[in-house]
Amino acid sequence: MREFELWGAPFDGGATLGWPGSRYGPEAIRRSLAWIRGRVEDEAVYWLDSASHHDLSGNFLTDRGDAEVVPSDLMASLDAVSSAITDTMDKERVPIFVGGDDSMLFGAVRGFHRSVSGSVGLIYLDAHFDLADTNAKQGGFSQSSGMRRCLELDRVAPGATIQVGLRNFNFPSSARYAEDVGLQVLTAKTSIDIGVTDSVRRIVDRVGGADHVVLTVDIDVVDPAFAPGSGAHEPGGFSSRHFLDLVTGLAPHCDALALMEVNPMIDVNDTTSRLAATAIFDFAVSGQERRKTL
Ligand SMILES: [Mn+2]
Repeated sequence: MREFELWGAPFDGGATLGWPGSRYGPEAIRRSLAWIRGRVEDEAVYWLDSASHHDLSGNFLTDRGDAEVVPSDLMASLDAVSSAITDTMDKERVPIFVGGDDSMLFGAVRGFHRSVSGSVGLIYLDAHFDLADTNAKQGGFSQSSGMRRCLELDRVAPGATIQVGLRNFNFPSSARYAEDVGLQVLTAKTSIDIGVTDSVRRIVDRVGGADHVVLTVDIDVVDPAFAPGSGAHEPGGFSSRHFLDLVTGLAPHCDALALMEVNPMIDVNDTTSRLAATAIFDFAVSGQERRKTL
């Protein structure tokens, strides 16, 4: 059985277009996780959705605390995040990383990439491309450029990468870049139209050729009606149910999770941090065994 380690990055200095406040994400998500873990009895839990009992004994999910981010120093914070992920990978455990704004995603994927040999595929759940190149407004490592910086790592494979949940409007230059490097997109609209089972099949087919797969989530992939505490609101996203079922279906095929942009400053009654905590718990419980094929 795989073992999981949770890391937080209380940093939102890269939130240059969206609302700041995701620095409080790890704290709020931990509070919600504690509530969920209150259902664990004798190191086991019962999952109503699948009518199944799950053994959580041993080192099922260890909270490692926060990476040593520096609020005034984005590059030092990226380094701290990479080191945290590498530390977990060295122990042959599965990292679950919680932001923080989406600039920190690059630190997490870079740490993962350093720790493995072979190709890395990304399953990228987000309302947005996050493919912005260096620009005067946002610099090179903002919350809008994480995916682009990840794709510049040697062994991250665009051909085994898919962006899921994209919608509404984005930069033409980002669309051109996506086409140039051969990214694939499963839009929010199509995923909802074809349903969760076919979405999971399509995603797993796409990343199947990669030696390692990272699941990355910007919580704004979920509709703002279900997840008001995000960095930016894009109407027309996934319901909580659709999102949780995607995470559950994908977890056995993934080697790490990064969940970004939960913003307690604009959340409503912890709705979004509770959703994020549930997704993390679902990921760990359903991902206890790694599978290569469906
Ligand atoms: Mn986004």
